[in-house]
Amino acid sequence: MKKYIQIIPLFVGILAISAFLVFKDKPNPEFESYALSVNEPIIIDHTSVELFDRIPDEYIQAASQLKMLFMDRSVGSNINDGLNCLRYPSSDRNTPNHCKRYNHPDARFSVDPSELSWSRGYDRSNFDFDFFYDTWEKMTENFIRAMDSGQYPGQYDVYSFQFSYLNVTDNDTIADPNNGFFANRPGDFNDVYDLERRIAQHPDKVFVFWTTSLSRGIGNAVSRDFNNQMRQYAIANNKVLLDVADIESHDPSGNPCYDNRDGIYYSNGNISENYPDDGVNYPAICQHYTSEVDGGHLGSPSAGKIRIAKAIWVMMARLAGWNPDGLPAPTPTNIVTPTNTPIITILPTNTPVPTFTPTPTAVVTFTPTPTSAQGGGNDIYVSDIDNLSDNINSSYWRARARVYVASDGQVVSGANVYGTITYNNQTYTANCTVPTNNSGFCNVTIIVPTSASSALFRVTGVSQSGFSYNPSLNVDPDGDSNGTEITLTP
Ligand SMILES: [Ca+2]
Ligand SMILES: [Ca+2]
Ligand SMILES: [Ca+2]
Ligand SMILES: [Ca+2]
Repeated sequence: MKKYIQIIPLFVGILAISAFLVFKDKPNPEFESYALSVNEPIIIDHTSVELFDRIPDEYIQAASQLKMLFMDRSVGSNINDGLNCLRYPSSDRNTPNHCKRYNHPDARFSVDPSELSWSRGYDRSNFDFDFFYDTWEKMTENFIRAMDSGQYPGQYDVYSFQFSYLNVTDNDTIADPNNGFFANRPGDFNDVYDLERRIAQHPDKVFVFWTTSLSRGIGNAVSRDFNNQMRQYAIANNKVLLDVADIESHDPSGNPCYDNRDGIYYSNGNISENYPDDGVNYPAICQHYTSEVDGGHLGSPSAGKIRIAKAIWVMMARLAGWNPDGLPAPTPTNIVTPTNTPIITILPTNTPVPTFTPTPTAVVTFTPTPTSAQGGGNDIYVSDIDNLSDNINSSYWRARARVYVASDGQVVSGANVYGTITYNNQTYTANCTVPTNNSGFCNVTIIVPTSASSALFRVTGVSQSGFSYNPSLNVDPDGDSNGTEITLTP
């Protein structure tokens, strides 16, 4: 026995040396010539995530040898956690709990466990994350100055920073055609043109552009416009784009998600919101990816940070030369229609300032409904309800009612509509506010499981200062409701 014990250290030593020799040989020369020249746009969006399971081993290897840096705010830290989750050899074994929470506090937003599954480890030890945040102007200036000082790209093959959802609030100028990130302005540290002059000094490196992270509340016009500008820019200029906003604003089945000002009550178990419908569907992070009511952190549940981490691996594999099945780059969604928008070119200088057309929203003209109302001039009532419900997928449909408010046959703006939607013997609050744009209507919406074939919407009140609600005047000119109640079916 003693003899064997003496042999063990020798045996272990031999094993270690052989392992060292094996791994020392590992960097295959084939992987040393990275395909880092980008001659076409590489757009990584929600349709790219499913490619993750198809990355060939050799390209996972090659991608893992690229030195990559991304800089970001707290959501970037969540994404960094997601990359760390994928280091584990599989999603099943010893993986931290924060990596595999597929259940959501609201079961409608739980995801299939397969979204959080992987079956090998993905070594991200060459991928670095640094915190980086400020106003968008300061971030642009600081990054450019750091490039001038030689700090970036430095040792990195692939480098980037992301503007967060806090850079695209209603007050931010980042999407302004004259003063935003894509405006060619005087000054050497303030826009994409200034950044591109530095990027051009490193033709052997890849700068990755990102759309912003999104929250439940941002979702607004600024985030929508900036992210559309970014997509258009990336396509026009053969850039690599990590379209985080597109990934976050599509659920795992590919359905779009919109901001929380939708007239739909939402609770995460602790906090709830019930913002009136602002009449616009702004792309926003899906509830599937965040448990926050207004924010957009990806900490819990796990699906958002895992899907973005998977997308990063798809992107890195493509930068390492992988062309999945020779397919063309996935086409991004949510792009401003390219017609009538000038293509942005970086060089030569003195290019005209690009202008961007915001995504058109449906214009609805409201024809005041003639009524035989008897009420006085300050009586307010419902002049029409229409069913705008539609199917989402095999599990859910969207119950939506459009409610018109009038007084004495004329449109009333700014009125609050209070109501309920009932299905499967459960009643939910469904309120909305008529915008002050003379449209005269607002929409109430609620997501309904297909176990209920219909839902009943009922107006319980209408308020607007200077008016009094007179439900006996409620009317519907098409007869699909009685002015107070309507049955909704997809
Ligand atoms: Ca400039
Ligand atoms: Ca809401
Ligand atoms: Ca909205
Ligand atoms: Ca109607």
